[in-house]
Amino acid sequence: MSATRRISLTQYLVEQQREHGRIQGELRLLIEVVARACKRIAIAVNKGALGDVLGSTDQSNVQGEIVKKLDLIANEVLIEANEWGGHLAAMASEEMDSIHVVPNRYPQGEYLLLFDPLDGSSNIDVNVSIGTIFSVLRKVGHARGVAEEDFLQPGKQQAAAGYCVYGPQTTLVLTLGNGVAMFTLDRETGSWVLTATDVRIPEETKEFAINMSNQRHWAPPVQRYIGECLQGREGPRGKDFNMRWVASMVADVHRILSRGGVFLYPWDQREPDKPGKLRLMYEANPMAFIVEQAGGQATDGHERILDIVPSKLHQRVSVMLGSAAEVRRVTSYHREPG
Ligand code: AHM
Ligand code: MG
Repeated sequence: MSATRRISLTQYLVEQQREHGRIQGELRLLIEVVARACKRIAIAVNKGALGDVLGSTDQSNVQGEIVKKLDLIANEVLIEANEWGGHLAAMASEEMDSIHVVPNRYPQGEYLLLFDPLDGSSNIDVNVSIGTIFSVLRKVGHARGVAEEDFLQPGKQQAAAGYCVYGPQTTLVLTLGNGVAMFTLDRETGSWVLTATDVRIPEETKEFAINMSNQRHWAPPVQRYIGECLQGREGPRGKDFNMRWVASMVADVHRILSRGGVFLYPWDQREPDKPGKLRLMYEANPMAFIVEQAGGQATDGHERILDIVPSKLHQRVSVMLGSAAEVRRVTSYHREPG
């Protein structure tokens, strides 16, 4: 992309609205506000120990995980930024037990926003890439008011989704349902600059991402899939595979969008009633939407993530996403008898 013609996020969104009639004004405002909040989170992340933002709070969240200071800061930044604009009816977050309805003193909009304010919490204190993941739904049902059940829509109904990765560069990745675009934060001007459009995940790959320390707990189809990758050139796949595991989903997905690969966080037998570690509404759905819009696939081993009808806000799910051929393969292993 030419250095002289820099397209900002605002211009990109205005053009989407004007030329393609793709988004409404409220959605445009919503995305701009989320992007602005991500800029504030990036500044806090960047300060690290200097801003006293490292370490844990004395709270745990609804999933029983210790809340880090930055989880809380990021959550507050997103809530504060989004509650007064008139574009939202309510928000839901990985870090809040129940939904946050826009207070009465502000107008209520037609959209619902869901987020994982700081994904990859275990990497905060060790200075490894982390991120913010968000998903946007239209409010359906209630003409007046909003309730938790309004959020329980399958991921295929998302109006937009995105994530921001706080890494060596701060990058915002966005889909409005017509492909995937990336914006890099220019810290000198403070603006998001369009740096990639029509992002495509390569069909084939030689790279997988999974937490190998859980290997002995996986179900047989996952054992088989990873086992075959590990056999390399001498095995049934006939090629050597490489492994990466950042332990921040944003960073692992970002790598897959950039150079292909497959990411798995599968069910395992330690807690058989828990479908997986990752959260459907805050992590799996937005990432699945982005990955599909980039030509990849995302399943829970059995069905397309975006088709799952949620039964509760903090629902967990098994996740397999990335290069289409690999996701098709590992999903087919789940479907084979025995
Ligand atoms: P978080 O939202 O509490 O940070 O947890 C989600 C993270 C993902 O980003 C990452 O893929 C996974 O959990 C890492 O899990 P593990 O600690 O098993 O490596
Ligand atoms: Mg997360």
